[in-house]
Amino acid sequence: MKQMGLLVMAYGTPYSEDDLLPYYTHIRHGKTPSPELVEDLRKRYEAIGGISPLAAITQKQAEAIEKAINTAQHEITFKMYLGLKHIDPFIEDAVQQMKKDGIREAVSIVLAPHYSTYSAEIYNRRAINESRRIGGPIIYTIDSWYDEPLLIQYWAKHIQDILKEMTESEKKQTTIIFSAHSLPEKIKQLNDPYPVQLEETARLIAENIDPVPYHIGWQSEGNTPEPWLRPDVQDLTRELFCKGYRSFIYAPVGFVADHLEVLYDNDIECKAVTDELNARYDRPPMPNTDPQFIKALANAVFRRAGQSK
Ligand code: FEC
Repeated sequence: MKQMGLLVMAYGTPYSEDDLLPYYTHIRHGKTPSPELVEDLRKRYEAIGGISPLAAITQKQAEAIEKAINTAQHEITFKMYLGLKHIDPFIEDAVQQMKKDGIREAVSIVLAPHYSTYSAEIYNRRAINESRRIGGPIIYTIDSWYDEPLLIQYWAKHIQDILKEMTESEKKQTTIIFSAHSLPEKIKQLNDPYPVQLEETARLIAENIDPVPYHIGWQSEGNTPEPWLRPDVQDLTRELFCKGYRSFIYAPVGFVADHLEVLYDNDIECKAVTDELNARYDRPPMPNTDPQFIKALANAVFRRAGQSK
């Protein structure tokens, strides 16, 4: 049977408080953050329990994709390698390990559904550059998987579960806020497909649930002076409240796991706004290792492996 590498790439998170400074410095392209910024980040991690659950979830997701794809078909055996963007094992480490293990071809996937010059493009470029540098495996990258049918079904099911519990009059005052990580606004001039892909994910999910108005918002904006994609989900909540909505379903579909950007930015910050407005707050569970969601990723990988022939 043919053997291929499966390079699973993800953001990464500090494993302990000691990792906070190097991790944050890496995110800021080597620029050391001020003690105030570090303290602010430390407090946010503290508010979600001290450290992010993301490291363990990413590892489990990667193992689950490997298992799902090796169980579903018998043409190719995939060997999984985890490569992270901002902490070890870095993407480059994973590519080097594949080469050491004699892997000649690999499919890579990023654990973020939408393509952008700030996300998928960077992950993919780093993997390809390293592989070229060391004469390593050929890597078949996947740009995006925001419309994968089982991903859409995952979110539709969990949003519908929330809607099912509501009375008809409650539903009339409900809106869904689909969101992804904000990015500097200049991506619009670069014709970056990120905003359009998020709209498409939202549209596909909305087609599969009870009709409820929905809106697109951006969250977790970075700490830099440049303009970021707006509206921010908290501002949007206030705006929509003024228009008569009293119940908000937050669907952070740009992410796939429980981590700081969801557990803090949605469950603490957005919840503080809905509490203040005396409105209802709901947030469907994140995909994490849900078997249907994992199958969506395995399908995307297997399709890409087929195109490599
Ligand atoms: O540890 C955890 O639980 C959370 C990990 C985490 C994920 C994540 C996802 C994305 N980010 C994206 C873009 C940016 C840009 C900046 C930026 C800054 C941060 C900071 C932390 C952080 N991000 Fe992140 N992001 C996560 C964590 N991110 C911590 C620094 C403090 C802060 O601003 O909150 C701004 C960088 C700069 O200063 O120049 C841009 C995008 C995603 C979703 C796609 C992906 O997962 O790759 C895009 C998870």
